[in-house]
Amino acid sequence: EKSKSSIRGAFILFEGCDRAGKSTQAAKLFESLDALGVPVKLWKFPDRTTLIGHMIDKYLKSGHDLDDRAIHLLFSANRWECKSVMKDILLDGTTLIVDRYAYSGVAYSAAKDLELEWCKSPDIGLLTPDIVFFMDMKAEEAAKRGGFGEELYEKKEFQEKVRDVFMLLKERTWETLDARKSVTELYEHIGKMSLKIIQECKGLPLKEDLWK
Ligand code: ADP
Ligand code: 2DT
Ligand code: MG
Repeated sequence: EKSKSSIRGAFILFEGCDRAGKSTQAAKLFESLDALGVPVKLWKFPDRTTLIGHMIDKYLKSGHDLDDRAIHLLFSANRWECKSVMKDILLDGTTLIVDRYAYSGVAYSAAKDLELEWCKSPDIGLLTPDIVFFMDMKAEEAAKRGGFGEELYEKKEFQEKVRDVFMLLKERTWETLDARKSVTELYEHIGKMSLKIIQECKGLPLKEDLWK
């Protein structure tokens, strides 16, 4: 019988406000790990491809009148519905690069003045990232990157509040990066740190204790 390898992949997360460069760096990391022959997958939240994801997409595009708590729970449910697949991928030895996660969930909802602890509670017990690259910059500077688009949260004042909440959520696993740096300079650091984390995680058990 084929015995499953105990080597697991790393859960690498990118967080930050809109236009901080998360998707750019996540894609770059995916391409270079893939080119190195490292088993890797790219994931993003919200995952708009699921049924719950369709509802979230509609909300973000239309400013759809939905209760703040109700939409918060949908974002969380969107992570829960993906948990077992993400777990299988990681246990299979594949590294998972994730673009936004529960920290965004809390930051955007708490910025609407919902209580921080209430915002965290539905995500308690999700998979815990091994490293969080927090791409940090002021909303004012982020807005200069072509200006914000049409989606619900893309307003400067709101983004500043979101950034303040992110600051409260920093943990030991967070690497705060100055998102104003060039794509190449940022990537140099991210690439190196990621390879180190992938090595370190290999023998460790998967963590399913987010905010426990
Ligand atoms: P996010 O996913 O955080 O919203 P993106 O990666 O989509 O951000 O980047 C937002 C915009 O800024 C894009 O037009 C992208 O090309 C540009 N960009 C990304 N990283 C940098 C950077 N380090 N310096 C300057 N512009 C950047
Ligand atoms: P993108 O622009 O990255 O597709 O994000 N958001 C995201 C929340 O409010 N709660 C969440 O749990 C997550 C994952 C951030 C779309 C918007 O959705 C917000 C921006
Ligand atoms: Mg993005």
